[in-house]
Amino acid sequence: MSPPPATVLALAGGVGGAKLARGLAMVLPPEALTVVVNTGDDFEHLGLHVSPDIDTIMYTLAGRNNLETGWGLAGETWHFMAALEALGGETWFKLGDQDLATHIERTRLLAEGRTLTAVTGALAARFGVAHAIVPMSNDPVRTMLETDQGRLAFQDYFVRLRAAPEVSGIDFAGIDAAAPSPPFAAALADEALAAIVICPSNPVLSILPILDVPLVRTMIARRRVPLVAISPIIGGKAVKGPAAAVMRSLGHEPSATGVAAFYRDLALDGLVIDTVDTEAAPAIRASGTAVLITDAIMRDRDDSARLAEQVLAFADTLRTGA
Ligand code: FO1
Repeated sequence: MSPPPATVLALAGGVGGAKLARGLAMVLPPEALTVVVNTGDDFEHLGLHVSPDIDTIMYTLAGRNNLETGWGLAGETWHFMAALEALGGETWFKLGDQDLATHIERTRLLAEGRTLTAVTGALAARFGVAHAIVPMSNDPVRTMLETDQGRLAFQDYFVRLRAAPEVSGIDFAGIDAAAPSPPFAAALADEALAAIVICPSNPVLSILPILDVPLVRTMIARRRVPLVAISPIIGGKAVKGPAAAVMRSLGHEPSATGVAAFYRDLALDGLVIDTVDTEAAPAIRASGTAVLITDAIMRDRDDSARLAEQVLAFADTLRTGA
């Protein structure tokens, strides 16, 4: 009986994370990859439970993500939104006709008492995704931002107010009562675990909520495998979204060096940075984190698969001390 395949646990949030998760799914068989997704962006809207980061990962792994918007489904139509607009309904959060079905079905399954983990598994299977996509927790966690326009729920800040408000603080409502989802905890405890990968998602808005779920940091600290992160900040700018601005406003330097510092308390074993940030490598290495310098931009599926391969090979060198 050959040993079970080495498994990889990937922590992911929005678009950047989804691209690497897709690359990992291209190079690893389903039983060897668990993608844990941020649910802090979730919210109730129009009576529906919307899980944006789960849907971005699910649609991307299904090859059906909308490349223009960076969220939702490709080839979308907007009849529901037009009809809602005509009725004077809330249309600041755009729900495409196909995407709407996901939210309605998720809401129905949750109302039947199923966990967010079970519902995510059912929906992902319907989208033909064989790899495990799991929420960080089955319990409600909501990213809240303290801003110059008051305390805002994430989607109100990010979408309704277009990330214009000045952010002075962030907290994750409900997180103290949250538990890691069972498959998340199982993946962390898996004897066959070979690496933990922090995907290039927004460190503050997408990865921090996952890390702050009680017990997660403890389980990561007890790990016996390499922890590798990919910097989402390239050349001092966020590849996508307000990552740089939010990191800066919360006192974190939006740079490869700043990302290494942000994950410092995890005793990160390796950080992958882009060639434009080569000059940051010596300081990061001096802090005890190995550095892989490569082309970290994922322009297409081939880039995603290539970067995933490089990340896994990098993790292998850190495990064997090669
Ligand atoms: N982002 C926007 O900027 N405008 C939208 O109207 C919008 C709608 C939307 C609908 C479904 C969904 O899953 C995501 C959506 N997003 C929209 C993106 C969303 O705010 C972000 O994906 C995450 O919350 C941040 O990563």
